[in-house]
Amino acid sequence: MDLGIVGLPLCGKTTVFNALTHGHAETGGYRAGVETHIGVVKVPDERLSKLAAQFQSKKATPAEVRYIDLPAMSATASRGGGPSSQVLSALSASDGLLHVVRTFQRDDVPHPQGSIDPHRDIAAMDVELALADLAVVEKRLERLAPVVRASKPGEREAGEREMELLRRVKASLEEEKPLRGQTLTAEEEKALRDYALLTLKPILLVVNVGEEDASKIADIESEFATRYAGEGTRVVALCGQLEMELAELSEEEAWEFRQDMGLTDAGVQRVLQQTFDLMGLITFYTVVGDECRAWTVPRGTPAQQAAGKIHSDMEKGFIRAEAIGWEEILGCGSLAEARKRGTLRTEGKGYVVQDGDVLHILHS
Ligand SMILES: Nc1nc2c(ncn2[C@@H]2O[C@H](COP(=O)(O)OP(=O)(O)O)[C@@H](O)[C@H]2O)c(=O)[nH]1
Ligand SMILES: [Mg+2]
Repeated sequence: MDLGIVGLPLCGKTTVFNALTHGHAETGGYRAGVETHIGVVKVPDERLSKLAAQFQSKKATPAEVRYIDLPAMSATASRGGGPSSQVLSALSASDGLLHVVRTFQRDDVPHPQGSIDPHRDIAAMDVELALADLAVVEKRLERLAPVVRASKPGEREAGEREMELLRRVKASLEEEKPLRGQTLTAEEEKALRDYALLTLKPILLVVNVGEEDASKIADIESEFATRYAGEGTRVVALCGQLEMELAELSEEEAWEFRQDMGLTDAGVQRVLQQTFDLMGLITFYTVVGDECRAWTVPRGTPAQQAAGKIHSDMEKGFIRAEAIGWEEILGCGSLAEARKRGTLRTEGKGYVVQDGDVLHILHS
């Protein structure tokens, strides 16, 4: 699961990235604005710890989310042209976007627009993303038109339908409207999936608040959530700078510090939770040899496809899955015991994996 980080220059992208990934990427300076950083967050998971303890696993491997800190799109825009193709391709390859928007005030960190106005910045980013999508759609239309014109009558229809959809999408992008809010049929969404359009990706808005407003974070978060949260959008407010510094401390020290600052929970943890929620992710588990492992898949994923997450051979040669809820297996002690007691279910390839399932995949 990859999330690409977007936001204006100096809004705190790298700071938030460091906070999330316990990273040490340089913030502020020139170099900090042009480098790409990739960081992995291991998802804290109590269920996994309990399973590993039960099975006396030597290794407990948590699920991972990757965050990709990219140079700001606007900062890499060449004169007259769009943002660099490297940034665009990294963003379109991401499963979702994390948009950092700045509310912190600091005289030594100039805002590219000269003033702090998060709502203006959010709108500006929507425009930037919409324009990037518009370029993709226009290019595709240009390529498609002669192909459709030259195709035989029987084959022309599908091409014409695609062009009609692309023209409609183009019209709304020209109005600088993200496609996220548009009503598209499931079929249309599927047709557009290959283009990996940025304004169709789920987006997590991270409001980067100054330390002096730490005690107001909950209010700020709900204010922004009321305005922006909805289908495909979630909101988290946090103090990026503070979270980055707390990421360096032990858990106890960080907790004490938060208490003093009037913070109830870790902002970075909320980012992870909201990432899961936004992406519709669930977690399933495998116990193989001395390793207990957590995996994430989108809610609604069938067993065969989930098996492919573990290994592509498992998906190809999928025979069936044995499944049991994580709590249930704690009561049984082992897969073998659960099998004996008849609580281990046998499921076919179409079985929709449930959050917390322990799966044993049988494959050829
Ligand atoms: N006071 C304060 N400064 C911040 C905060 N977040 C970022 N900064 C500062 O803003 C500057 C730009 O941050 P950086 O993460 O490099 O921004 P980026 O260009 O979006 O990656 C750095 O000097 C950071 O120390 C914050 O929450 N509070
Ligand atoms: Mg940066």
